[in-house]
Amino acid sequence: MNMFPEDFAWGASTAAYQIEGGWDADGKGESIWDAFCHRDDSSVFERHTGDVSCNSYHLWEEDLRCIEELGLTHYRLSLSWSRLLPDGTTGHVNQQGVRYYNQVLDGLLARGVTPMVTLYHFDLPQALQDRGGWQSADTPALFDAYARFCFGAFGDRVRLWITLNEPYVCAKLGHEDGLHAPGVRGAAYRAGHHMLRAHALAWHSYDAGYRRAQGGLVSMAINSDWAEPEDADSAEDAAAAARYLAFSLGWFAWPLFVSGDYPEVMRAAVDARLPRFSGVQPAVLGTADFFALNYYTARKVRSVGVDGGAPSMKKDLGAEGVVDPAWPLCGLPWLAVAPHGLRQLLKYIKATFNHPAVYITENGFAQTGPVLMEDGERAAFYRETVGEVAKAIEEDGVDVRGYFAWSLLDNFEWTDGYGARFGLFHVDFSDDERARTMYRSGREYAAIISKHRSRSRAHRELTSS
Ligand code: GBH
Repeated sequence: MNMFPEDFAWGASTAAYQIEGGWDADGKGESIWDAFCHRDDSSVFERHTGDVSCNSYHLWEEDLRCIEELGLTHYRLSLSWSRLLPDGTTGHVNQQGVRYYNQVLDGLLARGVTPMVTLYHFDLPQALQDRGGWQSADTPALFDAYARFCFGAFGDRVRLWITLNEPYVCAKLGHEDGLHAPGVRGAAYRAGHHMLRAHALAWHSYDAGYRRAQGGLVSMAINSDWAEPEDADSAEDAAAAARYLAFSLGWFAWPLFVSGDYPEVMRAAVDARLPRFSGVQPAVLGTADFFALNYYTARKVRSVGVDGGAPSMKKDLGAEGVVDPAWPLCGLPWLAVAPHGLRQLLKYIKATFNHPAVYITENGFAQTGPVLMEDGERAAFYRETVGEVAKAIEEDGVDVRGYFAWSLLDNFEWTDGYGARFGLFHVDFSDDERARTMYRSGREYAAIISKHRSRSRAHRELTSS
């Protein structure tokens, strides 16, 4: 009967580069996304940039009002590394950046909202990119120093930390396809390896130096589509779907949760380009205090062979995923509505990773084209998806601790610029005030939260009397 635990986290997520603007305000350093969007040959939709975006750097109090209006218990935001440490190192701290995040965190706590803080959401300081970025074996230690700085500065008020958001996307789109900053090709496995090492260092730093005093939890947000065989009776398609999961979720979850190494199927398929963990200290295995999952969509998967040509991830994977024509689209070719896939993926996570506590740290659906304030389809999407999460908890026994909608606000959607709107609030980007207005989907999500919170309160009162 749809019973969520009373302390279930009902949240929404954002990321610094996507909402803050103030790209060079008050001593902020340049990030790789600033540089990527400012290129003369920028590949971003209509050459949009995050220079101003939602202007949350100046309008953060508006964001707090939106959070309150939704009745969120939790809010997930990311810190801009180059706003805090303009050249990426702790050699120079930008106090204005520290002040900014202090205001936001204090504002959340004053309103009874629990922050979840991501240290890195795709926006490496350009100064570190100039030193090799994620392709360099020196970057993990620099990330660790940044993480320790953040634990020290903000950890008295933050209990839920995400080190890196979606290393898959940063590695695959940023270092294989060249579609995301820094626009590198052919270096995904190497970049991913250094991100895993960066994460592990930061987790161990927290464990050794901060956990006792601060009592928080640290994880990495891992994204994956759900993958099911295109032909349910085909053993080849079943193997292809398993490979698809191994190359997305497994790439980062296996080292953290299973073996301290990449999945066997990756090892079997990829040549020497897949780095080794042997001798790597500290250990990567066991460095996640909960499972943080970003889920958006699903794929029907079939086996494909790629003959000849240069080595590529596509060739290594030997599989291809397509969208079921029955799943509604929203104008973004990759994003089909498949809420059932979330339940399936949660079951898979429970079975594969030894029943971890799970936070769904992102999930959402977009609109493209003319703005629709009465976005009934998106409202239905949230209703159905939360229903699937309820089934995962009640019928499958998955230990789901929270659900975060992507996103609080319409924002800069990476290569799609402002052409795709994921917000629970509409943002008017043509107006200096960047007015925020709740969509019907926002009203729906607020109603879902209020219904479930009063149900679980009533349930507790009944069972404790
Ligand atoms: C999340 O990634 C991000 O964390 C967030 O910042 C973003 O705003 C949100 O999704 C919505 O997109 O263009 O065909 O190569 C979600 C996982 C994986 C979805 C890569 C888009 C690109 C497919 N993303 N995918 S394609």
